[in-house]
Amino acid sequence: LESELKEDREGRLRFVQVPQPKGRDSFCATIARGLSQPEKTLPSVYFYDSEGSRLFEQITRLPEYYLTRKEQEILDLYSGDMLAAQGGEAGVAPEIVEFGSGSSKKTRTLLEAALSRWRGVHYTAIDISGDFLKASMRRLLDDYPELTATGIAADYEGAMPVLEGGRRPRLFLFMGSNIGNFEEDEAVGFLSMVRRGMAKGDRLLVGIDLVKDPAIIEAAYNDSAGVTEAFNKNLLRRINAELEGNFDPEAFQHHAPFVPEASRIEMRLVSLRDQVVKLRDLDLEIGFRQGESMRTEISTKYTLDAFAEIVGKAGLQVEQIWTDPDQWFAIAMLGPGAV
Ligand code: AVI
Repeated sequence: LESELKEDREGRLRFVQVPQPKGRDSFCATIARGLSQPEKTLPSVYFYDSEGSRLFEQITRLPEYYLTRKEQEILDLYSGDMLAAQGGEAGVAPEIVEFGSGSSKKTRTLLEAALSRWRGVHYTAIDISGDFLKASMRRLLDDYPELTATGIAADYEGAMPVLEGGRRPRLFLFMGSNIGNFEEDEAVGFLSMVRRGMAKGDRLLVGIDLVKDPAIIEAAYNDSAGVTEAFNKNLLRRINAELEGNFDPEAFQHHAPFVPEASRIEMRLVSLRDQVVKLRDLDLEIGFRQGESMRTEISTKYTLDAFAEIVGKAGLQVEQIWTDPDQWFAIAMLGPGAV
């Protein structure tokens, strides 16, 4: 594999940049496809350029965005239990491997719990946003002199071959309700991919947002400071910058209703007038009618049963669940099913 490997922090940090030769092609193809459908969509994975990652960090601190705080609450209460349940209590420290680590802020709680139990804790973080990942990994290693780490700048699939398994049990993390941004088949696909990469003794922790009063959910995606709106519209700015587009972000309205039939938030951009947008790099002209909406993200809210069903379809099983006292959010520990 032609990965670029760098060492940093006196050898405590390895940084792997997985080349994405098709990155630009698939960006172009996915955007073109999404905008050419009768019901236009833009894929939410493209939110996270450096500005998008910065805006998302801001979202996690909003008073309305309960998800991050609730998940943090669960980690504060149960990190020790989670590590014990993984089976590492008496033996060796598990390697902690996180998909979509972002700023790794919440992971600190789990890492601290691990560092207080074992020497030689290793953390591997996978994130698509390379610069963002590198900066947060450096901060992490400066704060925890005992920690060693690997940063992998890649998409999840691209990272799988880079993960070296087998030497010690691994605790995979997929936190923050990231799984909720997948359609069901994608969620099953992701979980199946992790299952295939799992050795005996490995476990996966998944953070999920639970079904609750829709007003609470909707407030989290329609914050009064307008940060989620800026995050949503940043996708248009990114397309303008990277595909020579002329989207006018002001000509679209942020709309993020909870759709009960699908048990999810659907984040949309609604055209405020009839307009034609040009993407010169794609040689594409797209017409929007006034009131026409384009879907930019789904964010699924699960019941524990609905989640267990998806987990089962991926050949895994839910071994344990931790929730916050209000039961707004949950962290589930998944292990290989009984096959
Ligand atoms: C990253 N993901 C779990 C967030 C969510 O809540 O679905 C992304 C987000 N979209 C709007 N606000 C936050």
